[in-house]
Amino acid sequence: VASITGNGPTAVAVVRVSGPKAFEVAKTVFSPWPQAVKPRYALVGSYEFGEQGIALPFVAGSSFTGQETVELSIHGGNASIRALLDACVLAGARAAMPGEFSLRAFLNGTIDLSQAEAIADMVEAQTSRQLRLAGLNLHGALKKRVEALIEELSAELAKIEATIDFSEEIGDYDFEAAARNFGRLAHQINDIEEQGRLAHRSRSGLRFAIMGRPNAGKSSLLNAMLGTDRAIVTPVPGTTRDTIEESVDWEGLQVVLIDTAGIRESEEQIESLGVARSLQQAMAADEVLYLFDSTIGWSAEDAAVLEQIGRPVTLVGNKADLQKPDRGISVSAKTGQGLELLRRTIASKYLLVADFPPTNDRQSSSIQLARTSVTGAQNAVAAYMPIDVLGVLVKDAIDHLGRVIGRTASDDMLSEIFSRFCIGK
Ligand SMILES: Nc1nc2c(ncn2[C@@H]2O[C@H](COP(=O)(O)OP(=O)(O)OP(=O)(O)O)[C@@H](O)[C@H]2O)c(=O)[nH]1
Ligand SMILES: [Mg+2]
Repeated sequence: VASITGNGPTAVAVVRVSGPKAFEVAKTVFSPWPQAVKPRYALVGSYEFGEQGIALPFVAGSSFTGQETVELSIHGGNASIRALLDACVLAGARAAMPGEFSLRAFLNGTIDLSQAEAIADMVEAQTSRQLRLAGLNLHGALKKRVEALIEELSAELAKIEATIDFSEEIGDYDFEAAARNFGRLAHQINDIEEQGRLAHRSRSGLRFAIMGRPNAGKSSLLNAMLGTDRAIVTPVPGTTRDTIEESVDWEGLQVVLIDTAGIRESEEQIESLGVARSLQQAMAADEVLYLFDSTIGWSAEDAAVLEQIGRPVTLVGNKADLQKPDRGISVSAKTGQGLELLRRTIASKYLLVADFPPTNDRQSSSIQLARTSVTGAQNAVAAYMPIDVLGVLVKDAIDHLGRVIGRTASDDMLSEIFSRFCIGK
């Protein structure tokens, strides 16, 4: 038993009782309780401690948890909710653990693991984009893609096993067709992981670090993108010392822009701390906008900094009002020219995946492992490796994909996932 509408006070609260004896518990705390329960028909009555409410019974197999369930509504004051929970416990129920209703729904097959995780995302969603992306997986978008892959891999596995068992009767395994198939599947798995990761990022908010050498115009660019004089701009190289973060909303994408200290070797302590911090920020960012001064041109120093960054980088040639850059996106932080194009270029790949099922870190890493196994299978086929080796790799891939939707999930993994849920979920 738990309140599924959180803590009070609210106008009305709903308390869910789920389990094989749910009706029995409800009958003790709520009256009148009918001789024969009509599932999904609301009952009006009162609680033994004196308040009125509505009871909504569900029979096993047609409730969220898959178990016999009663949802009891009551006035949403904390004392009322507490009184009802206590009454249910006295009548034989137990307080639900965090995420326990969702765990039971998963164990009874009402939802798969990706849907369960989407429920948690849905509750946490702050923006309409976050809600929509969580909704995709709640309706099984990721589940369907993963199931389709598992099905194809299982078909391959069946062929492999048939070859191992009765190779004489059904002829030799078609290595070439298999190689093509594994190649295609590896590609598909990769797409799901890559686009899913972008969609996930676009949901959680993106961090874009503006980097470059001193005086390239980084702070000017930040100000121009924000439309305010947020950061100090001067003609003196080394103006920005600490990093500056500001949040903007680009067509529903939550973007944090980070202005950093210009990268150069510096004798000065404050500046060199700033440089170290800039590099740190760059490593933690989703993307780096690397700015260079077009009037100076691209330099060996720029190339050296770029090499250290190791993040997706968009090259930007600034001060285009004075000199057209020979590479990158041409902008002028001073006149605003090119800024719209820059904004669209860096946001578009995230906006493009707006309808792709997002994959969280847990799902992504299982999908990546599946991809590695399938690529391994492709290579094994190409090298005419023994067919039982191939079978092991394909089984591994199926296992990893199964983890995404919870078909092959250990108890530890389940308790870790569901314990992050709130009570009543
Ligand atoms: N003409 C022109 N000048 C610019 C442009 N962008 C920046 N500047 C000038 O370039 C100088 C340096 O600009 P900042 O924005 O402070 O450069 P920064 O990259 O933040 O420099 P540090 O913080 O020292 O690393 C200032 O004098 C700006 O006015 C531009 O697009 N065109
Ligand atoms: Mg600056």
